[in-house]
Amino acid sequence: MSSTLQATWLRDDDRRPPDNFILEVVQRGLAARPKRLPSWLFYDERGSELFVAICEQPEYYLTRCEIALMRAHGAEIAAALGPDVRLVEYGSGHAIKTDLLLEHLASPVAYVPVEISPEPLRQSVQRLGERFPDVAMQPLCADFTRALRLPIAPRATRRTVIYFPGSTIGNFEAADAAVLLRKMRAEMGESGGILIGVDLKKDTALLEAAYNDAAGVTAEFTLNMLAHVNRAIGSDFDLRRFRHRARYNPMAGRIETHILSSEDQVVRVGRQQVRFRENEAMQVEYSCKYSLEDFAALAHRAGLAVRETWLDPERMFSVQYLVRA
Ligand code: AVJ
Repeated sequence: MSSTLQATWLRDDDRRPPDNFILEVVQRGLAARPKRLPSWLFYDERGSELFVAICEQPEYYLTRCEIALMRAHGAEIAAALGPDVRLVEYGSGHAIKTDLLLEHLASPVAYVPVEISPEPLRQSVQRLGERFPDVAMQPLCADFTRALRLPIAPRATRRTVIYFPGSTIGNFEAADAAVLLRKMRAEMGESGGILIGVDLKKDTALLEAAYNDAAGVTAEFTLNMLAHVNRAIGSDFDLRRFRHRARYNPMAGRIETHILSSEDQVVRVGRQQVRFRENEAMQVEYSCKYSLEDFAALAHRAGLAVRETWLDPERMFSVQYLVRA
């Protein structure tokens, strides 16, 4: 990845990024102009829980639409992937959609969830292992943007399919998204595929509502990044002095989430004192939205072709099956 803010620890037995690594990432991000922090910092245990709560908000259509789509087309999707698949899920979190795929797959060989946050990883493997006792569970606690050492499959595999639901690809700017897709292309091998959830461009009001739910769960999720950083490195961000802002940038085709400083203030981060001006905006997340044509062009840049596309009835969200071009 070209981003300087990516995680760089990668040993499979690491349970989490070392705190001194987080300190470095945070200090580097706060030294940038404008300030920015990488969105993977959202996902400590609390952040993962809050993300599950976001998915239950009425405004956050992404999860609802993707689940509806998987329910309607799960059998067809599984048929497209074929039998004896090794399923590798990037950023699996609580793996709430994985059941809808595994229940239709013909004799899947193994499930390899790749997740940065150890607790959701443990829970999902426990749950799926009970529900699908014939599928080998091979969890990897790692950052999926790094080169992965996939565990040896327990038996012959027809193809490796990388499952990347939830429009997490939207968190990467186009250039980084192409690099990530290329990495996936290499990892899946010659006969492999990528099953990817991609959120689609739509009316601005609907998009902005999804990232500004009335119950304030997204705002809490955003600010939890500061709480996570405080816990990890002992900084003293005061969450009451910051607020969440998410806006659609129609030119760039993305939701841009910022943490705004409500006042002029100084925050201690390690040995540094970092000043925030009143209303200064720190960038924490992009959620890129695509048209079907946009995404096909991105796939093409990564040496991939869209083999099949499935949409929910309202055409809000897509699940696409990519293979080598
Ligand atoms: C998990 C990255 C797809 O961008 O929609 C939800 C994360 N951020 N609400 C998204 C998120 C704010 C989500 N992704």
